[in-house]
Amino acid sequence: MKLYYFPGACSLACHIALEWTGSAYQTVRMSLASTKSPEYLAMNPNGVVPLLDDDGFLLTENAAILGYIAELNPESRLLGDGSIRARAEVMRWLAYLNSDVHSAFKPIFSPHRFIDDRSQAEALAREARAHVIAHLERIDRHLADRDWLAGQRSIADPYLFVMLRWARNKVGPMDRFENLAGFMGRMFDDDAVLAAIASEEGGAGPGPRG
Ligand SMILES: N[C@@H](CCC(=O)N[C@@H](CS)C(=O)NCC(=O)O)C(=O)O
Repeated sequence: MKLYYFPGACSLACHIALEWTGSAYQTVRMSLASTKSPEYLAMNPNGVVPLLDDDGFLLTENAAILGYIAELNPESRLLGDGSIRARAEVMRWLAYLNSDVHSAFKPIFSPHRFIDDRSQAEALAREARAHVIAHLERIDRHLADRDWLAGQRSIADPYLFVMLRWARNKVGPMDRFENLAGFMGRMFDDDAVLAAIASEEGGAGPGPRG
């Protein structure tokens, strides 16, 4: 199995899931530029990471890749405890993170894709940061009485982790989000998480980018 990623990107969530499941995998380091190369576009016409190549089966989209890794490793219970409702709970959070929270960061990382007028970029980013903060407030409240988004650790958690790193770098101090800080602490205490980060970023790293 081969995971295409670039440092700081959302592909880190899939990387952590590969570590959590003890999967045999390799990584292929990309850059923003190389995701637009003809060779890469032939594999992923969207020109983004992550991309998973499992023996020629090319899979794109975080939600699909995370689900695939979890399904290949049912003993990891990253899609719940086997019950339909537990799985639905994981999917609820994965869908929310992917479609709402991830999207809220896009104007911060790539304002030029939303407006031509560069003088408006900061106003747009300000608005986007407010949207991100509203999502974080909601998630922080949700984590007040649980350690993991879906109750038990799941594929939704590394995705949240990636976006909290973005928030820390691009939105501002996160001190007031006590439960999110606790969640980050649990993730940073995890050797598998640290291994995935170290393999992508080495020491200080390039800083998150979505
Ligand atoms: N819908 C895609 C979005 C993936 C995505 O936005 N990837 C970013 C990194 S987090 C990327 O590769 N950006 C490069 C670009 O937009 O040119 C998914 O969930 O996998």
